[in-house]
Amino acid sequence: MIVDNDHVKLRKIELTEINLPLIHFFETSFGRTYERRIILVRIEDEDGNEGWGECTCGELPTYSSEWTDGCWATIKQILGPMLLKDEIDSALGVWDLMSPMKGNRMSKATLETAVWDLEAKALGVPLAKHLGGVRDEIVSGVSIGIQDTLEDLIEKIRVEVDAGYKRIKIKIKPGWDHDVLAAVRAEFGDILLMGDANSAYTLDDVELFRRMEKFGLMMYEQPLSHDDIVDHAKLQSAIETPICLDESIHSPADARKAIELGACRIINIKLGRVGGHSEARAIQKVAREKGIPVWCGGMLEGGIGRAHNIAMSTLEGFTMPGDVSASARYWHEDIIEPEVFVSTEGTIDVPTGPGIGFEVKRGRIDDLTVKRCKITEA
Ligand code: OSB
Ligand code: MG
Repeated sequence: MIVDNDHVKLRKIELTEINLPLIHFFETSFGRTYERRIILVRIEDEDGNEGWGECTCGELPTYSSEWTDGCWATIKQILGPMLLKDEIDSALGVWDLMSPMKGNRMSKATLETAVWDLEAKALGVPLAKHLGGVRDEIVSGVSIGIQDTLEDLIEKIRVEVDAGYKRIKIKIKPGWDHDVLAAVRAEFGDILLMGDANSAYTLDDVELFRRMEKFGLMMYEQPLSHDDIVDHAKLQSAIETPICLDESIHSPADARKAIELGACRIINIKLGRVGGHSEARAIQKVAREKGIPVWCGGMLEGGIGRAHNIAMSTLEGFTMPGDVSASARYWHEDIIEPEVFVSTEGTIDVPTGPGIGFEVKRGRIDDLTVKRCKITEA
């Protein structure tokens, strides 16, 4: 970044796809993931400052419409060249610069978050501070996928509760819900517990949600369709347990409408889903002004995505434990150093170095690389 006139002129954008096998498969209501295909972006400005971003899309368009090869093409052919073309006012302006292109928020976030990292590094400040964060530690929860057996689930929960995690989220779907929650409550008593349905239910299931109220969940996350807010408002008016929206919220406007309609009492913010730090910050502000707590969701990120999640979670509105957990829960070896570590109190210390505050392990990334490309001009 050319600090004297406060503009960024990017010189190079480098895209790398890595293949990172999960220690244990992760199953949601839409299927199992065994290994992640992750797109990393490294940007460099004319002064040699660098910034890193990670694309949080899935391998298939099951969570949202974005997926690995689609994001690769979108970043390489459209968004990357846009950023190389002109000077950028600041990281805050990157979202607007890309706004002529509709949607593709995960692709946009990959680049936008990298510019935030670069800008913070150029200024020599931690990204969390640069974003306006107010915390030096964040509270961590875990997301536990659907297991082959109830015994496997109980065992997994025991490991995480013993490790100190403050909130347990389990994935639910029709047939893996009421009785599973009953068993978890019977085993673990009044732990902070929630269920994430990833859109697996419809309004025909209102009675089931009513029957599950007795489990005193903190929230049901995204029980109904990924693109709905109206039916969620109907469900919310029929039950006491708060609804938290994940898939349905892409923008500050979505957040405002969902809150005004009564579709949710809590919002999960994911950097990729909302298009990066600027939009995430705007959404937490809308929610905070309306008294709605937010928390940071996860997308099975590698270390770079995890680091950006930690920085975002320091913003004022993030008052509930998020899904940002230790690297070691997912990876034999992460791509950053140190790895993300969670204390026995279930907290993560916010790094104090410049930018994302973690060293990116270039050698480890090289070992995992499937393909790479450089975008050098518009
Ligand atoms: O809905 O929160 C979700 C993972 C992939 C896709 C969607 C979701 C998730 C998680 C993982 O719950 C949370 C994590 O990264 O630890
Ligand atoms: Mg979710």
